[in-house]
Amino acid sequence: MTLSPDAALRGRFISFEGGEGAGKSTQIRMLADRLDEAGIRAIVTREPGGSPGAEIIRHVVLSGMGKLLGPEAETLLFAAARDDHVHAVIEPALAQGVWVLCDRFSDSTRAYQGRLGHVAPEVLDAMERVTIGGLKPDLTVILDIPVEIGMTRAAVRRGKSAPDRFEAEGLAFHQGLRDAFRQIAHDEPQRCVLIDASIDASEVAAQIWAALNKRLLSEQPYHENVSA
Ligand code: T5A
Repeated sequence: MTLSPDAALRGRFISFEGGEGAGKSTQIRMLADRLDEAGIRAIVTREPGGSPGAEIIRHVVLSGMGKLLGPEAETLLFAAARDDHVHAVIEPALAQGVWVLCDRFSDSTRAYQGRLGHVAPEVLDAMERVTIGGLKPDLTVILDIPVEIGMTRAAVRRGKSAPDRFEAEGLAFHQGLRDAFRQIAHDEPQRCVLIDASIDASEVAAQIWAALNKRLLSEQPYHENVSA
């Protein structure tokens, strides 16, 4: 693929999606280390959150306070957090040639608030136009895991802490989420890669690295520094 000079200088934007306990944070850390070894500058960030303003909203939504406002108002809170995060962190990094590894992005809104919360697609479209405009991840890694395994992992990691707003939902909710993310991967194969996250973390990392090599690192100017 031949990129224009501006596109070649811009960082790459990679989002990680999937259900609770799928291993997104684990895989993002592993990928960040690998990119660092390859000489590629990358930042790790997350949603909701990732910027000071968005982290305040994160506290509101994950505490469950946003739920009291109803699905559309709760979705507006995620959108407000995303707007701040995109403008304060993601866009400036990409413009400086820094890669952005983001733990959840707009597909989470489509799955959680859209598919499960029944917020209408046209409402989500309107919010996306305001918050992200034309920004789309260059690659979205969707980690797919049976619900029981993901929930068990999340519970072990949480220890004695109470489940958050979404972890507290029942099995049917989480099965619906899994279906929603699988559907997104099916509908947008150019952008998304669906990876079995139930296997060993190093195996998952190897598959992510292979997908990234195939889809992003064959582009100039990054391939010269990188070996698979
Ligand atoms: N949300 C978010 C919305 O509703 N709308 C939106 O628009 C957005 C952006 C965020 C919540 O907000 C919702 C979705 C979420 O419910 P969060 O606290 O950021 O919540 O948590 P999650 O994104 O859901 O992520 P989790 O914290 O549940 O899990 P991860 O990051 O997927 O998993 P990770 O890496 O922490 O691993 C979990 C445990 O499993 C182990 C790890 O060591 C850890 O203990 N593990 C493995 N064990 C065995 N094999 C493997 N391959 C393993 N990989 C990891």
